[in-house]
Amino acid sequence: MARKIILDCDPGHDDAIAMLLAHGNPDVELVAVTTVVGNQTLEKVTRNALSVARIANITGVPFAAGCPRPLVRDIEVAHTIHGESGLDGPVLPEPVLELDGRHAVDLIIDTVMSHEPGEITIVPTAGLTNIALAVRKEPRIAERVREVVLMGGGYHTGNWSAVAEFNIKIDPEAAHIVFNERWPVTMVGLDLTHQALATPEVVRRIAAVGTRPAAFVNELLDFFGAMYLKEQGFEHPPVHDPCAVAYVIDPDVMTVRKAPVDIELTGTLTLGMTVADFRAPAPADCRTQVAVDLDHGRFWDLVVDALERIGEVPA
Ligand code: PIR
Ligand code: CA
Repeated sequence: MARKIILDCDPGHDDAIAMLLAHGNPDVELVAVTTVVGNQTLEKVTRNALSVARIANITGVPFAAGCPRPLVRDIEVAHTIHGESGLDGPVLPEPVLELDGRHAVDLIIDTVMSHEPGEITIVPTAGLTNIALAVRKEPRIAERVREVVLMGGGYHTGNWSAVAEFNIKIDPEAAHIVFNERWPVTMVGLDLTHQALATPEVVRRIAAVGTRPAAFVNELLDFFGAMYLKEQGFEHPPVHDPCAVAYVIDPDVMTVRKAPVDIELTGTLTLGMTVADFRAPAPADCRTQVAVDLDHGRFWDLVVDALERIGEVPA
């Protein structure tokens, strides 16, 4: 049976690709899409999510907007990577889907509580504000959720400081809540996602699909690649967020290692660092694991396969 997932995102070029992968792959079922401030303001990322839904012809899935700012910190957006709209590059269509009337936090809680225990997997690909608030508002979701598979953090590297990754750094208090809850957490961090490079061969494979959604992905990669070259000196852009979805689809697409992980909240140079303790074998009650190595070919096979299954979509 397909794994039911809630995608909590801030589209965002790689978030958009994560949406397409989740929509096109038959082994996962999108049961809700929620948005949160992150790469851009809540208003912008929410509109982007609805535009992407139109591009991929996603219907019958509730979309809800969540938190407009982090729990404690001021808003910090990633316009240097994702542009002023949060999804610069392609021309975005007017959304046709309407938002679910609920706040994202309530949609998350309602979705988890109305399914059987162990049925829902939460896949955050943005700051953890909504997820932290949801578990504070309804603590019973912590036992009911199958697992949290998130894109964020990095045990050996950062992208928003020397040691911190954007999704964790923009709301470290929320991340602290999520990493210390009773649910299992898989951290798909930069150590893993920096292996998910969109090489010229990947771009050719996507172009060969020959549909509007596939062309949209290559327009995203074009812009994202140019920004990554300019800002971070990457020859090819790392496509972070679909990696978390890919792990839910096929855990064998990457290797993972169990280790206690906690979030630095007081460091002056290390705020938002995901501190993983690899000194000894993880204790038996350890509920956190980190992604280590990606099977690059298998990962991109999943993305191309999802685009083929989505097929052509009316303009
Ligand atoms: C990507 C992001 C933010 C900043 C940079 N430099 C690159 C976004 C992506 O959407 C992804 O979820 C995560 N945050 C990677 O840090
Ligand atoms: Ca994201």
